[in-house]
Amino acid sequence: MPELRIFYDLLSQPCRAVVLFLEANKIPYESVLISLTEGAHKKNEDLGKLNPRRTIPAMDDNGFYLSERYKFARPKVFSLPEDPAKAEECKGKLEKAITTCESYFLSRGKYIGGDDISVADLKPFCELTQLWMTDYKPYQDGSKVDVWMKNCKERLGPAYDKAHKPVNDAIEQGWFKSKS
Ligand SMILES: N[C@@H](CCC(=O)N[C@@H](CS)C(=O)NCC(=O)O)C(=O)O
Repeated sequence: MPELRIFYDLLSQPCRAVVLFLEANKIPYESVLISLTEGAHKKNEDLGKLNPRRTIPAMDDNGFYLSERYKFARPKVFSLPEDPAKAEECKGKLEKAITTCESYFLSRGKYIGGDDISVADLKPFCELTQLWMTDYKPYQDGSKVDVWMKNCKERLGPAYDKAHKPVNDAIEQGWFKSKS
């Protein structure tokens, strides 16, 4: 019985990054599924105890609690219909981040940290897979970012399949597509 408990929803990009890390490294963990769409993060008692902010991912490692927020470009795709000006601002920031990835982070090797995948790839990879559920793609086919995304997917293999099943199901069901 693993002592590590992970609170997550695979529709959340930071959660997928954590699950990808655990799966790819074959670290045993107990899943505590928290449905964001059903508001479970607001009600789950154990989550409230280990993270008063009630955000996921959150971890209980035998009494050691962790629920850190990375400082990272966070595309706010869910706000696109509500606030077009904010959406444009976020798109601008994201496109700038993509340009930096192309010209700097992916200029030295196949992955962000060099020739093999590392934890540095997981968070940005999951931020961009979030956009697969929309019709907004901020990088060109065949660009360095596009090729890196395909490399990450292939390199992660079964860990990718497991962590992205809900995303791929949501894509199939046409969630979040613009109505126009
Ligand atoms: N700490 C996380 C972010 C945590 C976070 O904001 N998670 C979102 C899901 S993507 C959440 O729990 N939202 C619920 C809420 O804010 O009420 C990180 O690594 O960036």
